[in-house]
Amino acid sequence: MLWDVFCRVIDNFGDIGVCWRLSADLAARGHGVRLWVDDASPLAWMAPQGHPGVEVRPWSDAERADLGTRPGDVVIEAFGCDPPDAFLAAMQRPQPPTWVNLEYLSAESYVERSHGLRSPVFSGPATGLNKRFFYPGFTPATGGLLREPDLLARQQRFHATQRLAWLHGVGVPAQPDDALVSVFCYAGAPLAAWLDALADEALAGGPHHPVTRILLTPGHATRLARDWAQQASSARVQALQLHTLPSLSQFDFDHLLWSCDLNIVRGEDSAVRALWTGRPHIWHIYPQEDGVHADKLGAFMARWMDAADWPPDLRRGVQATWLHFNGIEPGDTPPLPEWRGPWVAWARSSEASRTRLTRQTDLVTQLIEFVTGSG
Ligand code: TRH
Repeated sequence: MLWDVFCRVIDNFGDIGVCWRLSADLAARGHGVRLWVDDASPLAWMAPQGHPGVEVRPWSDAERADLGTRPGDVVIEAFGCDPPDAFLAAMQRPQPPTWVNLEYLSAESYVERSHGLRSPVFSGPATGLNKRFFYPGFTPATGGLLREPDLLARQQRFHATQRLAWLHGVGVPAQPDDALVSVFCYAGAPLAAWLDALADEALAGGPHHPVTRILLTPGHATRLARDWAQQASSARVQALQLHTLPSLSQFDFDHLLWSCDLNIVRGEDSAVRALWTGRPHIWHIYPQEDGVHADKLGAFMARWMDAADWPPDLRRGVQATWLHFNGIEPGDTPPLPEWRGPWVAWARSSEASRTRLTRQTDLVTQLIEFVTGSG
């Protein structure tokens, strides 16, 4: 099938990140994809090699009244981005393409109620057409999560043979026993307080404590950590090894997450990638002015930290960490549950939650079933 995916970059990298990942996954399964985007510049570092079967097209080409392009079999409108009128008009044909609005990810209960709903259009160039809402999510009544079929196998192979070489390649001279934390966060993260706490942990551990390396993504994480290094005591600064990373491709961003014991991630797409590592992580959720992100975070914590797999103390400890990191429960930095190594309780519970989620059919499989009516 031929898919037209529409993406407007509103803010940050999540819109294009999700749309690229979706497009590449569809193409890897043999579909043709045209990704219409109003700002393709992040793809230069996010997907420098492109992907066979994905054609990136400027949004403005789909706006032209003399549209020479016939819409394909499926039109995906990402996050209600309103495809151009000229394109909508061209969708008017005896058998119009299937039109899907791909929504933002949430673990809240409205998602199950809204997934699959139909919305007939009563005005404008799309009059008479129907669009259907597709909600990603964490339960069988939702559209699932993006997960390429070979993802977990690739992670295993990477761990067995490539991890240290990959780290050295990005300028991190890690040794097998080092403790690694990656950071990808927003401007408001209380990173300085957390770096203080990690440094104090390392200092308290004495000379035999494993080297703690903090791997900083470009932007807010790097800036906040540099500010911290300028004002923290020299003992604390020397207790941590800070490494600034370049912008990585999405492929290498997974390598980063797979390499670390603890990942601090943000937004929507990187948060899902952190789930698939089966490792401890902290989610810095996209802050919204009306504060609704607190409900979204609460719903996700309840779903991810299932009581069956998370001992009560660990659950309390990790939730306190997440709430503090998100500024929802300010105050002193709560004690960080043990995070180093794959055998600690936080890692084991994360792995159990991942296993539970992998039983759910992935988003692209569900989307194909959704549009072909075979689900
Ligand atoms: O950039 P974000 O903060 O995007 C956000 C969220 O999607 C949020 O839900 C949305 O409402 C808001 O934008 C408008 O975080 P996110 O979603 O994790 O997207 C980051 C993308 O960048 C993701 O695909 C991973 C990718 N990435 C790389 O490929 N390489 C890198 O080096 C880094 C740091 C990120």
